[in-house]
Amino acid sequence: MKKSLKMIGAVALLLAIALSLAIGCSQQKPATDAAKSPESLAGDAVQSEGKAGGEQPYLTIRGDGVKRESQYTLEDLKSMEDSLTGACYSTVNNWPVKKFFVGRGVLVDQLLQKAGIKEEAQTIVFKAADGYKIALTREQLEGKRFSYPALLQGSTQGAQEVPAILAWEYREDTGDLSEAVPGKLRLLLGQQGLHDVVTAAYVKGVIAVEVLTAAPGQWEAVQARPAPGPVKRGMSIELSHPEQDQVRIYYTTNGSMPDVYDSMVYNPSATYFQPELNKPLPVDGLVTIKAMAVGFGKRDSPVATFEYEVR
Ligand SMILES: Nc1nc2c(c(=O)[nH]1)N[C@H]1C(S)=C(S)[C@@H](COP(=O)(O)O)O[C@H]1N2
Ligand SMILES: [Mo]
Repeated sequence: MKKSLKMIGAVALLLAIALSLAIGCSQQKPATDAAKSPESLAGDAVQSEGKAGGEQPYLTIRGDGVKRESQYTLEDLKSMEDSLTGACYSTVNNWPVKKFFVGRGVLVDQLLQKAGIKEEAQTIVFKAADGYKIALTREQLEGKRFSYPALLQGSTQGAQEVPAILAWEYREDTGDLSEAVPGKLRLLLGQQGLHDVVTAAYVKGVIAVEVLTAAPGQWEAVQARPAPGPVKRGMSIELSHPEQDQVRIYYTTNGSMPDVYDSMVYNPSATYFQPELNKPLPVDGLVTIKAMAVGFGKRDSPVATFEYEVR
């Protein structure tokens, strides 16, 4: 009798440990089960959810980049069982504040496939009820994106590839998927590198996804001051961009090509938040700066090269 009680206790303990391991940010598991969290917890909970006998269209996929316009109710989305997932996302905003989001929802890729996305489709725009929208090039949406569980430590250790989803349950400041609460559809996607500022793309209250064949533009080149050439000792180089708050400037000083995974970021903060973080680069001797601008909705800028020599 006493022995079997001990056994039950041990099994319960093991179960508790297994559960707690399964919900951390670094221990993602696909979740096709819709957790039933109390709706009252959500800040912006869905108002019209669960009406008997059908709901209003909730999400529309449209545009000249899809073969057919598709409309979904929330129930339609939730019933796409093979296309549902849950994940933990690391993200950085324009301040820059680093944090984690968990979310559960439908794979954007599956919605686009079901709408018959065309080969020529190049831009995907996520539109919210409040007029907010964000455009992503097809490469930005379909390229590999990651969740970095060691984001706060500035490390890529434990990085996991995560999909773009439209989530109907989510929560920020946690890595625990079981804490997600119902809310209006929200776009969640991973980062391309630790510096990738993706929180602005976490569109809240998505009502339409527009798929367009129009070519996305390309960001303009990064600029440098003073002009390349001989500079006085003690001078430092200021990089800038005509649309600086829409882009991150990635740069190298060793002659290698900048890229979003390994390069430094010149402007970690938007100019209207903490401009003092966007520091001019000291030059010491001979230096070659290579810089490019990266931002949502347009292709990466050409790489600009600036060579300086201290006189
Ligand atoms: N619909 C909508 N979504 C939005 C925004 C917005 O103004 N409207 N702001 C974006 C920006 S810039 C940020 S940093 C985050 C803020 O999310 P939070 O309010 O959950 O912190 O939402 C993003 N999604
Ligand atoms: Mo933001």
